[in-house]
Amino acid sequence: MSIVSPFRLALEPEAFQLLGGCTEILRRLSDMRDFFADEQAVERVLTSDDPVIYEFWKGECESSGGGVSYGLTRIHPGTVGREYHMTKGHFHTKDGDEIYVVVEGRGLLLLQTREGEGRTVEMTPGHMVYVPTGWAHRTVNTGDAALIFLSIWPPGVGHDYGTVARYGFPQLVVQGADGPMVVRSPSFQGGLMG
Ligand code: S6P
Ligand code: ZN
Repeated sequence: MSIVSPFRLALEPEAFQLLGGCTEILRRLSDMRDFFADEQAVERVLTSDDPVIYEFWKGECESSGGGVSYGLTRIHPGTVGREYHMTKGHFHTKDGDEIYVVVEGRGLLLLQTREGEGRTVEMTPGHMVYVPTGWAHRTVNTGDAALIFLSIWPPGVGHDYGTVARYGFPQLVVQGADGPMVVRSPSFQGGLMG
């Protein structure tokens, strides 16, 4: 393991893009067919466009202290059908807690356990959210502008997207007449997830 030097980085996509060793991941609508609830709305949009829903940049500091992984995510504003743009969401495959720090925009963090217990936490600039081990997490942009947040987690935890693709989350965040509404997902079965 190498020891890295101290460094300072602006919480802006451009700064992460320029940082050597950072990986850029782009998620387009076509990558998220199994994640949005309204399959017809997904296919309707895809007939003419394949928009970027979100992108994130991640890096890792290795050190004798165990190191740290970090990432910056930007979710573009918008909806697919009535459902707001969001990340795929994942369980960590090994025990590992995570901290999210909201930089700009507004949204909701959806959390769930493998037993199907759900929680919803508001994400607003200047606030952090703690994601304990065992809770899958998905971020939803409910605002009119990009939602940008920093995440910090232990290296090597791994990301399980398949369970979320198969079972979904108990909550859907949809556009209502008076703004965002959190509703129970009609397709969510509950029970123990794989
Ligand atoms: C990593 C952390 C975030 C997400 C990112 C994209 O543990 O939770 O950096 O990777 O927000 O979301 P997703 O669900 O596509 O990984
Ligand atoms: Zn995570």
